[in-house]
Amino acid sequence: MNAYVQTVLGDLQRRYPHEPEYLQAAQEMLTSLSPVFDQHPEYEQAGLLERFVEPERVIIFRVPWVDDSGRPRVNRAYRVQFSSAIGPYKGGLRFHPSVNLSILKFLGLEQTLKNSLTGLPIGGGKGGSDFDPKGKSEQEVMRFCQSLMNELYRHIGADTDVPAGDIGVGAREVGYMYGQYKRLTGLYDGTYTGKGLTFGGSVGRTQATGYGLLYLVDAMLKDNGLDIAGMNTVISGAGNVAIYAAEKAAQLGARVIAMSDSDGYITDSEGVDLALIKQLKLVERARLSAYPERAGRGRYVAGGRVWDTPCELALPCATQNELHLEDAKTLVSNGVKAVAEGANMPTTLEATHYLQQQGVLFASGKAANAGGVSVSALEMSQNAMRLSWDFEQVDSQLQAIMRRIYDTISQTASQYAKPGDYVAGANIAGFLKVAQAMMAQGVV
Ligand code: NDP
Ligand code: 2IT
Repeated sequence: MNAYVQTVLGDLQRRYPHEPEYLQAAQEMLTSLSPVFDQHPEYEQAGLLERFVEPERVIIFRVPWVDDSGRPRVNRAYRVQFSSAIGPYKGGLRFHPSVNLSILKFLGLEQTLKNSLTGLPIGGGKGGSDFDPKGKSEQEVMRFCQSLMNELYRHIGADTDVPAGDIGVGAREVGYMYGQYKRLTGLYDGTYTGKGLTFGGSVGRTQATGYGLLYLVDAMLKDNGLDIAGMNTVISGAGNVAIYAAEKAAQLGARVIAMSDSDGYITDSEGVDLALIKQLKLVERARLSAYPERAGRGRYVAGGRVWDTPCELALPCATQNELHLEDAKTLVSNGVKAVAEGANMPTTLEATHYLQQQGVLFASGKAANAGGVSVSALEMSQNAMRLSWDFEQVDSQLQAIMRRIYDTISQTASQYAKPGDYVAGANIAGFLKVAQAMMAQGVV
């Protein structure tokens, strides 16, 4: 490894031993970047990497709210404004009990490189709260969102920082937050993306991450002489990303034979009934365990590993570190051809290395799941122009963006690392653009 890169990584490891997810994301990125720093000694002289790995700003605040029984509750919320080198901070908010600074810094770092890869002018940010929307009433979710916004509004704006959804934050939560933002500021601008279609949202944003994932997978498979049609496909998660990944996979001729939620997974050798999964997860907010009885077919496995299901294509679309070395070994022994990350950092470092060593095509999340934030950027454009595009206009741009991202990471891998190393290709291509902007802007 390049000595400068090693020094910066060592410093991070000493400074943040209590932030394992952040260190993992930094290590994955930094180990790829050696060839860049070998070729650009001026980056070291400019202290570029030390600056890049520290978020520009982190905001932490309490969120007091009152539950339905009248009891005051307190959650912690954060906004990590990671990098504004190439555009306003942009990235989602996550509501999940596991949310902490380490997770949001890892997500902010990933987002910065991902947003750079989209080719659109958006910087990187991420935020969220340890609030758990599960089991809360509509009123409780609304009160929480309004209270969070009572602090967050002063830190965000259409040209400064534009939040969106992530785990536990969908159209409902974005609507409540945007409503309160509007009330506090008096502005009707593009400060949130993922908004409802009646108040400035973009058509196609709901589907964008999942659809975009499959556009990239399709390009990667074709470039390697493979065809998605007929591939048995396993998808983890049953949320926004997983559901629309499953929908596009089926449209492209793949057979989605397993999906999961945080309690267990379902298998269905005929191909999952996606209308039923949407009904269960998006409408009823129910559990996948209800699937076999409601579908009259398939099987539910409580707990367990969805990766035990033999498949050619595996798409982790739930959360970080959900695909471990043992899972990777199972997938390889069952003949998996490609793994692409719909979630952020779902695959551990060991599992990623193993899959790559075994010749499995592997697309990392920064490239593969960039479709969501890309259409968010298109939503920002539409809001700025006071226009609404139709689905075809958005989807054709999404397809072009994902195709371009694949070409970029593939070419960058060949130029700086080795052909087919899409992990290095994504890290290097994403980083170079941010680095060039930082160099041009001086020490800020
Ligand atoms: P959702 O909240 O809509 O869905 C998350 C799904 O993953 C749920 O089915 C959930 O199960 C399941 N899950 C299983 N284990 C966990 C766990 N430990 N923590 C959280 N969820 C778990 O989120 P999204 O689909 O929006 O996000 C999924 C992943 O994709 C995340 O990594 C996110 O960062 C990433 N992503 C999202 C984008 C977007 O546009 N939404 C864009 C790019 C990346 P259960 O139903 O039981 O809660
Ligand atoms: O991880 C991600 O890219 C997202 N959660 C979407 C971010 C966005 O601003 O649309």
